[in-house]
Amino acid sequence: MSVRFVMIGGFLGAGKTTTVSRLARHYQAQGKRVGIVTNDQAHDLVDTNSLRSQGLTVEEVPGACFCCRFDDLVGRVGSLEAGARPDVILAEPVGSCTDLVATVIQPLKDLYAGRFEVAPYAVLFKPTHGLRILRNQTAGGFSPKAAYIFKKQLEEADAIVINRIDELDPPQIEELSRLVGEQFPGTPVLRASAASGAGFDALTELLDQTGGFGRKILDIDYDTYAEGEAELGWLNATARITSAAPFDLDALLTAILTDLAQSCRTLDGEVAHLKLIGMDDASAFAVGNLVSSDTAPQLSLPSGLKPREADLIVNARVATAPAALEAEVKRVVAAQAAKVGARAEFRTSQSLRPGRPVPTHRYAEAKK
Ligand SMILES: Nc1nc2c(ncn2[C@@H]2O[C@H](COP(=O)(O)OP(=O)(O)O)[C@@H](O)[C@H]2O)c(=O)[nH]1
Ligand SMILES: [Mg+2]
Repeated sequence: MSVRFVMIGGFLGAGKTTTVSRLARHYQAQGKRVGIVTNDQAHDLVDTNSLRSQGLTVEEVPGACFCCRFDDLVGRVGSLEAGARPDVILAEPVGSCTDLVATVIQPLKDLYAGRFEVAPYAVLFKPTHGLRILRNQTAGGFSPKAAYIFKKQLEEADAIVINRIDELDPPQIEELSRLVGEQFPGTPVLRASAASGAGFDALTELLDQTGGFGRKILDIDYDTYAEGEAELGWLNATARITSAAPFDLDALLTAILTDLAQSCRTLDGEVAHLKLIGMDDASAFAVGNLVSSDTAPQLSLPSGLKPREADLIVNARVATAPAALEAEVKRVVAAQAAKVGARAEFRTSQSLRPGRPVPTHRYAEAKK
């Protein structure tokens, strides 16, 4: 029997990992075995760690996007099949990546027809940046080229899911639904909250459908796409935090995010997504997120931990120079650790601008 392949798209910080986690629990409750594949431009993924810490089976494709590492994606899926024997694979692509129908979905459907049954492609809409981008407000937080990627992601979707409705009031939801409906006519629009689970019955119903999905091949300019992606500074780093006395891990994560948000404002670098995971030596953990420059940091998973030692992973995607981002992250982590009487020692650090996407396969027309 073929494995159901469900990919959930959307911009950085839209709620993909939260959605994947909720969907995994939904399929498990139906008695299905679930495997997850995460993806990032660099190594040391917060997403992989936070999903694994929830007891989920996760493989990752680090170092480039699914489209450029298509064979790795198939290889990681193969590892899941060999181990957990999943009925459903949930895949989360890089949030700055688009053209996934032509480069991932169509090749999977065409080259692995007997092996995978590909679900409709749902793309999450991120209200914070999305509203400004769809209103064509130049500020939008991002440059027009980054906004181009944001819109292309929605254009290839079989369904657009307006996420985070728990944070919106009814007139805002109406305005967003109207803007999305006008700019992406013919695409079903769902409203959901990955945090509360609202709207997930409709989402899972949609994802269970079979038929002519994953066929919207984009008309896309790869120069604009590459330039838009390269405007983002990317940093993945790990640090060991040690202290003579117990410290409050949740408070430390929140302080780091708050301080970093201020740094990014000073650098005039819009935050696409800053995420932190702090883990004690027993693998209990806390997760913190910041998804735009004008919203508050969120402790998405408080731990209540007071360790003396912890591992910290920082994944930052900010529209600024990677070297400046790396310097700020190191400064802020050290300064905030010092405030709670701890020392931060960085173990790994990778900062970069995503390179030009060069897909392994690209289908100019939908075959399947
Ligand atoms: N309030 C609220 N927060 C959400 C929702 N979905 C995701 N988040 C939060 O937004 C942040 C980014 O979510 P994440 O799933 O990591 O986004 P990703 O970058 O698309 O994978 C985290 O702090 C999540 O807890 C939602 O529906 N409502
Ligand atoms: Mg994610």
